[in-house]
Amino acid sequence: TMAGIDPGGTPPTGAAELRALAVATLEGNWEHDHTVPSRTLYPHQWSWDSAFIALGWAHLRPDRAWRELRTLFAAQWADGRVPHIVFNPAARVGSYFPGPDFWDSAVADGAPAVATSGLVQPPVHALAAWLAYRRAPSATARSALRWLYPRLVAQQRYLTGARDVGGAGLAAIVHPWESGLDNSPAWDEPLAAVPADAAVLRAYRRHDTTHADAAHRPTDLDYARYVALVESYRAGRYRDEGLVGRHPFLVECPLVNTALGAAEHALAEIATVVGVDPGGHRERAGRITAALVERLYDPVTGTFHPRDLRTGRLVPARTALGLVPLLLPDLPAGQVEAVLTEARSPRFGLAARMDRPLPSHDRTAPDFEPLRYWRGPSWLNLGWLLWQGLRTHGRPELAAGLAASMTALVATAGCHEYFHPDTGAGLGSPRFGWTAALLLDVLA
Ligand code: 2M8
Repeated sequence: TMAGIDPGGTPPTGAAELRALAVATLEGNWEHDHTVPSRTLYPHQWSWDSAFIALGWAHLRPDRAWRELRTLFAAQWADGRVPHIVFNPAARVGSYFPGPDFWDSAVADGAPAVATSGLVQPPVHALAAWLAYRRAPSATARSALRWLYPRLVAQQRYLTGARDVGGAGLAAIVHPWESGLDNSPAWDEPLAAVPADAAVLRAYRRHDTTHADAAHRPTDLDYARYVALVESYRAGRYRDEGLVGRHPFLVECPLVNTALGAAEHALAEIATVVGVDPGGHRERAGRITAALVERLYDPVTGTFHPRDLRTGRLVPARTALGLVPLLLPDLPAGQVEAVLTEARSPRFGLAARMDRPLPSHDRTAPDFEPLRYWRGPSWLNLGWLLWQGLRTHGRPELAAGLAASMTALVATAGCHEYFHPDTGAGLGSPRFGWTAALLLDVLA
């Protein structure tokens, strides 16, 4: 490890020591041409993890930032989708469930030679690439942007094309894994419509619960439905035509669609660097923001919710997903104020001096669970997205308060995957990539 810091040892407190811990964590998770989210739970490359991690590398080793993104986008499908997992053929067979055999990406037309999943994750890559470039502009970075640009455009085209199931210009997700917030209470209602057959799961064996406390992970019932949804999508060879008639989970997620809009803003900046007219990106960004406000904002609750395309209704749960649209620079003033009010309410407790970490779910809700994964614990990527939004909309005191809270989490517990939303105790994997990467960005 670097600087004699043990990423699993007693957490440090000073900024220099914190930085060294983050560096040691990223170094420890680096795997030749990509970074694993964690050595214990996630031995392959994950899509949105890699975007956050690339931003972290931009602070240390920009060459690795671009390598990380190139490895991910080398596995892009012909239709433009960027798979949510790129399997490492060198990883131990059976070290992660569901593995490459289960996904069987070769059944799809246009899948790459390397084994991948067939799902996507929030498209935060254009934003990460733009911020990484701004952090460390160079001739190498410019040529990396030139290579990435058409691939990022294809990713957008896939999401706003094949995935526009609702017909309003937003992307639909076909699985909770695509939101990145696997077992968020946001998905309980739409998931209830997915047949859960316990026998489905008995045919497989979960691995996550051998590495992490089962009480801190999704339930077996959740997993039975996750598996059933992949089987449904895979049975159609991961094609998107006619999903409404045959697929039981179709939802417009505020985070995925915020990332989609933020990506167009970032692409406008990238276009300027690579010498392309940015106008089309700005226009598309405006359309996505308008559709997001029109379809996912509820004036009664004053926050954003997922829209279940099977029922046409908004999901009532008030999760941290509702705060993420603040990331959009062109979010109208009314929604900016509403999101700030929601974030500062006792549900989320954002403040210039925070007394507790930002939770992933409304901490006043009856289904708030402080230990269970995306149902309450604090996550640095959600904090980072909100932090960006606060800076974008000129709220430096709140941004500083959130940054201090995020930093304190790592200073107290280390680079954990997630944290107890009251005590700040570390949960999940102890050496987690995006926690380290985003901490570096917040400290910079
Ligand atoms: C978690 O998701 C994977 C499935 O994709 C899992 O639980 O096995 C989520 O936290 C997701 O957001 C994250 O990208 C992934 C790897 O860190 O783990």
